[in-house]
Amino acid sequence: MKVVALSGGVGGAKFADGLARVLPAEDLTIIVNTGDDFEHLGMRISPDLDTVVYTLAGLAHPETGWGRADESWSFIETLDVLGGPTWFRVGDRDLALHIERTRRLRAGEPLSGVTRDLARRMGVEATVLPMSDDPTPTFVLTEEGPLPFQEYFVARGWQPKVKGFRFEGMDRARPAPGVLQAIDQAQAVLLGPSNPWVSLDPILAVPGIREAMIGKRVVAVSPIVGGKALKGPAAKIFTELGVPPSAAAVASHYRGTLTDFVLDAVDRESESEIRGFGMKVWIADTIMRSVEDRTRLAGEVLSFLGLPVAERRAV
Ligand code: FO1
Repeated sequence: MKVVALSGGVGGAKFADGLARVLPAEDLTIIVNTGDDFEHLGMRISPDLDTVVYTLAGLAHPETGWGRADESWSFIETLDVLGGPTWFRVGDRDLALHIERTRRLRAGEPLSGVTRDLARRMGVEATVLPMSDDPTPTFVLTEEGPLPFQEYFVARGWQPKVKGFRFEGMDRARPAPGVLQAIDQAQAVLLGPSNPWVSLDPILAVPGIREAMIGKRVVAVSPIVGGKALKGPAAKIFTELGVPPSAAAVASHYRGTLTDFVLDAVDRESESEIRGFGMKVWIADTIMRSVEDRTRLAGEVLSFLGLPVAERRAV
């Protein structure tokens, strides 16, 4: 009973971790957004891949969700003294991952191969795949002009007003090896509570991925609860694009792709509107404050789909 999860950002990684705790490792493949990837300080950085791997490895920073828990900052403090750019905070242990990934990519290995090996070395058993081995950097089209994603998200704290997005090179990008096969063999494709615009749309835009999902059970967990995003700019972007942020707006955004939608209980009144989009609607407590919450939500979503839930691993 194979399951594929699409993930980007912290919310998607938490949901993927919940799935990894209620499914046998060989039954779970996580396809991760690489639109956030960029070259910085001479390193190839893949933040959403790292957030998934750190989260499933139990190494992620509990407050930020990105970077590592057991971190020190000698590198970035020294870089600051030397006058280098410190706006993107790279911890000392995190640095080793970026350096090693960059070394292997420069030696000609594909991102998917490097990711598979590094994830395994960090104790992650589920399959973690980038959506593509080809670069498709996300540019956020703002009233100041196009901004590379990390400049918008981190350097500018997602304040510039958004008018649209561009996924550079997407028309030439190919799904990473294993991506289409995993979707093809899956009983269900689960979209975690990630930002629709910058975390999930890039994955769905890779030529071949949306097509592979046709005829499949495709479920999304709403990243907007009570009109607000739990983390990051999703609700603000909806507003700037002229759409009042709501779970129904998210469901409408994915119309034609989803067969099911998971609403948080506070948005229960949107149930009939979303059913009108041609989706089955499920109600759950979708806010994941703890590892137990992740495990519970993942188990509930699998149960909604009539899929077996394995023994809950000791959390
Ligand atoms: N996000 C921030 O808001 N500030 C940072 O300094 C920062 C550093 C960072 C370092 C490594 C890494 O893997 C992620 C990091 N992130 C940081 C998160 C990153 O911007 C991600 O793209 C977001 O989590 C959105 O997916």
